[in-house]
Amino acid sequence: TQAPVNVTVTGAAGQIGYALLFRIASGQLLGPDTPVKLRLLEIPQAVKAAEGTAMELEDGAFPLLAGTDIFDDPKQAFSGANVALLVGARPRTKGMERGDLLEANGGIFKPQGEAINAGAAEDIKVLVVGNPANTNALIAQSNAPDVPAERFTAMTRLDHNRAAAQLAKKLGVSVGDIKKLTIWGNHSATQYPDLFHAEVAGKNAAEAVNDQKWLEDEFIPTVAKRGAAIIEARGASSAASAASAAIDHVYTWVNGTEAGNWTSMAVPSDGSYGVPEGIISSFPVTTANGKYEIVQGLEIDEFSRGKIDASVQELVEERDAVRKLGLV
Ligand code: NAX
Repeated sequence: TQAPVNVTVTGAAGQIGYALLFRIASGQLLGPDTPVKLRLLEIPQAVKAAEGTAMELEDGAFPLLAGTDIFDDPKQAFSGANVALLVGARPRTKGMERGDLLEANGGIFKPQGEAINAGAAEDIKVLVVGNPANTNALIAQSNAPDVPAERFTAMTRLDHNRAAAQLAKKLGVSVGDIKKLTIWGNHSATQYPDLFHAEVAGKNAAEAVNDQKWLEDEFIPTVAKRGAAIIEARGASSAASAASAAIDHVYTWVNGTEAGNWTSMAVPSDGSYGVPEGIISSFPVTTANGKYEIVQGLEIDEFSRGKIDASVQELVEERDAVRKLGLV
């Protein structure tokens, strides 16, 4: 049998961690033939809670779980990591400006990038979930100069899945009938969920909807503001759906997209679609053999251009802010 794959999860004692770890242990991250070893990173105050979760993982008696180790030191937690899920982050608290938020997260993602650089496995794949995810990923990537930049990605799969669900509901179809949806830009309220290249049972999705008003006034804001709507309803932010999307992101990266479909991932731009090189922005991507490629040659109309540019502009501003702070 295969040697276990080392999966490092940060923020392991948090609410996404609680939903995520059991799905990883059950084999849903990498597939039913791949044993995993969990390496959990938490801050010292939350190590005890992480130990409690590790006890429950043990009680799950997952045949694929080869062990769980808990750390409060990033260097140890990322040592030998094949997959790293960076979930723990500093949330925005009352009175915090965007600059303060970026700086506080720099204090987390800079040392984690350095630790990945120092000790992760050759084939390391990184997914950043903790917000502001795209820019946190940029900070980690910039501080890991020996790791190929394309190994650092950020999560827009939750937005992608939300868009699929809203579209399926509108058209009365199953989410499985929807292909080639794209989230462009930042995982923030400026993100652009694009239906113009999407297909529903083989038909163009925007044409199937045939309702620009719904698209602009309902679909886009509903997807972009879904996180806030969940907080309003649940009294807590999305957790199980976020964990599910993180599973989907890594599973697709490792196992490939199906023919005739693609997914959305925030990845370092190579300049495609006019997105400045290096910025970690969401694109349509196909995956195969553990690698992704940005889908090329899509025609972008004026409406989509404006939406993509606005979200990318926000990412440029975040990059400039963290550059000023010396974090990238
Ligand atoms: P919680 O506050 O429940 O958990 C976060 C955990 O991270 C805590 O246990 C905390 O102790 C830990 N932590 C903090 N600093 C750490 C460090 N330096 N090293 C290791 N662990 C550290 O938050 P949760 O609801 O789990 O959300 C986690 C992050 O995901 C947040 O930043 C949140 O904004 C983000 N989200 C991102 C989404 C996306 O689509 N990209 C969607 C869901 C979610 O909002």
